[in-house]
Amino acid sequence: MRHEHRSHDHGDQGQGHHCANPSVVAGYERAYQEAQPAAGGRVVAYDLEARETEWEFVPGKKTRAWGYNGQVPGPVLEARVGDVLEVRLKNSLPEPTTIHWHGLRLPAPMDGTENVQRVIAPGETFTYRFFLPDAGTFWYHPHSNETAQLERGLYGALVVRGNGEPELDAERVLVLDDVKLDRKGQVKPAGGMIERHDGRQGGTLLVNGRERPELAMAAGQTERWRIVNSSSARYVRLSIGGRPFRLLGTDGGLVPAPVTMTEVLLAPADRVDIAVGPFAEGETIAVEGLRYNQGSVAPARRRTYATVRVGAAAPSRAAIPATLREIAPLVTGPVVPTREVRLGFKMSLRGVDFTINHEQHHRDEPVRVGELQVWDIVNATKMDHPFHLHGFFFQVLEVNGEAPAYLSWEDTINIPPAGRVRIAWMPDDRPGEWMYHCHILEHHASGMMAHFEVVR
Ligand SMILES: [Cu+2]
Repeated sequence: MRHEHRSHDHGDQGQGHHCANPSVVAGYERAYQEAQPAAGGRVVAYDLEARETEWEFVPGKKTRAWGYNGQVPGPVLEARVGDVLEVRLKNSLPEPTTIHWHGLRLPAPMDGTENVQRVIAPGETFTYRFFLPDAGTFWYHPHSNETAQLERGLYGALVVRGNGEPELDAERVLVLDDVKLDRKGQVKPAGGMIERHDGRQGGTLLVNGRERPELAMAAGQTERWRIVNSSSARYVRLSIGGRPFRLLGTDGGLVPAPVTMTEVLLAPADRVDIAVGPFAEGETIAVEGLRYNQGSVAPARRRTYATVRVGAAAPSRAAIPATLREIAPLVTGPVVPTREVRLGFKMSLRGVDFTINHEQHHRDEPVRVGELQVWDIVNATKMDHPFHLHGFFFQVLEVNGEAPAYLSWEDTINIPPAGRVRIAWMPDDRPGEWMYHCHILEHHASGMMAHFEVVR
């Protein structure tokens, strides 16, 4: 599926934009042309086809799923910092789609939302092309009819490697999800007041599209696990059999120094990179989601995602340095927030509608390139919401008044019930239409999202 770069071949792009706003087309054409690899970089090209596929989430049970290139999750896309990623997406679904490149700092016309491009109709092909400035574990998924399209299996991981990253013995990408299947193994249609309120939580937990896989690991080795929570609404309080592991990275790549922990919370859309091991031969270790209280939502029970079986010992060359990366703080002294973003809800005929600043699908004030943003995200509800900002990383300054234990770059952060999280971010020179929203997909769909413009 990976192919050599063909110069000046946009696929059906011209036709794909036939009816679109001329400024949208011009913005796309400019972004396409301007995406050039850095010295020594390459154009890494992939073909993806979104289509129906028969998939065994549960061994022996065939499900009519939707996947990229017939698999769930879609293929892991891999490139290096300084490369250009070019993805030609063919839509063979019976409905329109797009791809959002979650966490990537790309030009607005490549962000994949319905604000910056016309949706890709069934049968059409659209080519995304953008420069990769940052190393990290990212993911891709539709930004059209998300509650259905992601649930059926349209999502995948994107790994961008940088120079000077820690050398471990092996690397795995683990995409965690849940799916709601009926007795015949088919994906249940969306519905119900509880799902609208809580978000959709499926009873079948998945790792890379399979229920409860076994992972084989060599004794004595330490692996890098890149973990993505692609669930619609499920929080994962991740534990590796209660053993200590080291956090290496979060949404926006490496943290300044490894952090030893025994559990880490992944809100929907969150990612972590962790160093796991070494273990002893013969050990069996459960990769679990621990019990998690979500305020007014029923707590998540303790569940097993996968089992690690530790085999014969193998030599280790794993070396994790004490310093992983320099991150300069965006804010050093006291600051006054420039904006308050209020996550709330209101009662409606459908039960409950989720809002930003009292409005569904809020239009927020523009943001100027180069002006530091300090936002207070206030949760006016009694449940968690994962706040996601498109296209830009932020630093967390405070969670309920407390500074976080380590500095990091994030694109998704949990806002606890009745909590207040202060973030800082710097809009660099990528003007256009952007958005932020709750990444519980049902909340986003119901209106807990906002559009805003970045202007020069
Ligand atoms: Cu929410």
